[in-house]
Amino acid sequence: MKHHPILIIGHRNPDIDSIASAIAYARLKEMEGNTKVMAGAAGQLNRETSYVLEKLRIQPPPLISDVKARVEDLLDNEPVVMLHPVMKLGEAANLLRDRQSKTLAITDKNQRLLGVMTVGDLAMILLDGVGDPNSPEEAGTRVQRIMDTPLSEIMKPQNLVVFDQSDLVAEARDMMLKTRYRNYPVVDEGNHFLGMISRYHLLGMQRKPVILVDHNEKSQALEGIEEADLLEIIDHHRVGDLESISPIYFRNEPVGATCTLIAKIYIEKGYTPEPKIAGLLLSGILSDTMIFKSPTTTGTDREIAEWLAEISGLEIEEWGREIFRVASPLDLNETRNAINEDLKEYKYGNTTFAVAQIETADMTHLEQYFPEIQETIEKISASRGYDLMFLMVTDIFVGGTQLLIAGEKGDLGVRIFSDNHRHELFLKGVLSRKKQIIPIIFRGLAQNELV
Ligand SMILES: [Mn+2]
Repeated sequence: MKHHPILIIGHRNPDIDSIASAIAYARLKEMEGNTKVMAGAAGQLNRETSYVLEKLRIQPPPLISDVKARVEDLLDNEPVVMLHPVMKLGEAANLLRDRQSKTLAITDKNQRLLGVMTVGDLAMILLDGVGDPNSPEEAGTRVQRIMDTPLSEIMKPQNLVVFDQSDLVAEARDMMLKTRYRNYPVVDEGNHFLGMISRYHLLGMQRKPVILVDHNEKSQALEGIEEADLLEIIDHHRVGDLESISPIYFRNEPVGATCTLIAKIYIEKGYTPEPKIAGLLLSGILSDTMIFKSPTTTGTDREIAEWLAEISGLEIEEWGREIFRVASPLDLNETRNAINEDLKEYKYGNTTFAVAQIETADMTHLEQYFPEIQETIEKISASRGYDLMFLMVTDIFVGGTQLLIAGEKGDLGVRIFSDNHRHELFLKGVLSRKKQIIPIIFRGLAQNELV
């Protein structure tokens, strides 16, 4: 049986907070003496995350696409028995008896699967041979001759149901129900024999152990999470819809970043993160709290950040600006990609609207593209059937958001935020979509229905 390490992983479309939390928490587990842990990434790293890891000289975590149960998770620890095709049937029969096996694999000298021999096959061969009334031989001689036959002459490689170790358990289960053999050989990519599985093995299936950080909703988790063994959740988002089989350690606090919680756990357990891990945790906090300017920021985030800055030797404001500079889209193309990457849809009554947000460290630089960006969101809005679309271009250094509004009900959108007619307006002090934009749109749409 393949023993999987505990996978610590954040949400899909990972940001710095997700990746940093996973790496730092895995490191803490190692410091505590748990060697079978690994951090993973539930998606391609974005530019600022790669930048932070490179700067701090931290290896990026491997990309993990899913935690679905696979056939390799069914294999047990029994030693694998392989027969060579030159082996005589008699020897194979002894092995079947000694091992109390019902099925044995026949392989070449490189352990590649050639066929199988079952107790049933052996019985049929004996019955056929011994019971032949036309044979002139004595029964004993006949049995001896049969037992001297090499396996290569009797093995049946056809109609063999073989599983690849990476096949999904769900599919293998269906196949087993359809074919109902006693045992099924499992091979790797190179057709090397790895062991036998049976329906009985489905009961002892090994679920992959997983710890989730920075999310607790199924739609944000990597695929197959319902087939995994959920061990812990550490998060700072609203409580979502994931279920666990047994009681687990579930820590959720309304702070600005999951990295704040991971750092708190270090402190509670009496550990100090290494300087580069402290720098990584600090990066997650600065990114998620927009260098403490987001209204989601708490006093705990600031305190913990100070502590991490001291250990890492990084200067908070300077390092934060560097991260946001890297995160800023530089040209029109990058801006368009960023809009599509961070687009959230909502519905109120019969109005469907979307709000996208991009962050920039240099609003004046992006301003030159505003006409093209306006065109882009008009197109997105039309092609996706939105009545209304908002784009927040947020500059945390200026401390405000330029709002671009598109869609058939664009004028209504403008009226919600201002009394002039421009589809482009600046909102000072507005940084958070969740707290400062969405509620106002909903309120505006509700009022519009009343008049
Ligand atoms: Mn987060």
